[in-house]
Amino acid sequence: MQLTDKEIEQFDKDGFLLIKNFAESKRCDAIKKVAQVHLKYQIEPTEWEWEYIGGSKDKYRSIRRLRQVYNRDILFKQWMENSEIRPVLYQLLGETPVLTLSHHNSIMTKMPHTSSDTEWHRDIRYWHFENDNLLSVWLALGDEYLQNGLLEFVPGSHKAEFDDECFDEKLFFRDDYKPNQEWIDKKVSMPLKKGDIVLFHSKTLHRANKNTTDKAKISFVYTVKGISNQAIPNTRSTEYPEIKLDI
Ligand SMILES: O=C(O)CCC(=O)C(=O)O
Repeated sequence: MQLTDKEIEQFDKDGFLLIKNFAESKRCDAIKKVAQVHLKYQIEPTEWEWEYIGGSKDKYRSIRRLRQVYNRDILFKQWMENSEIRPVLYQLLGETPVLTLSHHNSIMTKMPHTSSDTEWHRDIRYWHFENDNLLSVWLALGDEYLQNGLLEFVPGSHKAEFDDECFDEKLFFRDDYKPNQEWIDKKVSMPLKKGDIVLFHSKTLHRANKNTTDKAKISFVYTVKGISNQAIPNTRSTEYPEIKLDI
């Protein structure tokens, strides 16, 4: 698959791009089924809701993320290495894409009633690379909408230079800080159907609600970087291998 010039321009301008109906329904169902087993048996490594928000273990008692999914199951690996998306990633990164297993390499969940809001942030906040030429590929394994924790984005925020005061101590973009409001007011969201993917830049501000419905929302997210963008040695970003995605 190749993006049109208009789609490339849109990603460059907004910092995200929706591609509808990219993954086959059968593939999504198969991935979800394996994910559900790993969630059921709480197979490590995991991130729990209570760990993420520092809240009550009782209230936030669900797994927020299955980490390191690349090596968990062949279906996960195949999705992250699928050849159809590689030319698209090449177009957006401007060079050969490389999976960085140290970062988003996850099944993300929003479980009914036990999940939390994810506040505005840039993914790159805890990543350590020479530059910001990284993007994430988000796959909806079922319907995603605001009530079950759909991603929301601030268009153009990947190009903004924000002062330190715009972020709190955990590097969330503060919604109680007046100068941030004009950015937050620009937020957009696009409801997703099973098989849709969203590509978003490592500096694009995004957030998600907790899931207030009765049904789990399960998604897949992984990150790629441009091949020349080196991770800084001895940081979290070099903890796991990188996988080159030849075109
Ligand atoms: O809560 C979500 O689903 C969004 C996850 C996210 O943006 C992140 O963990 O970086």
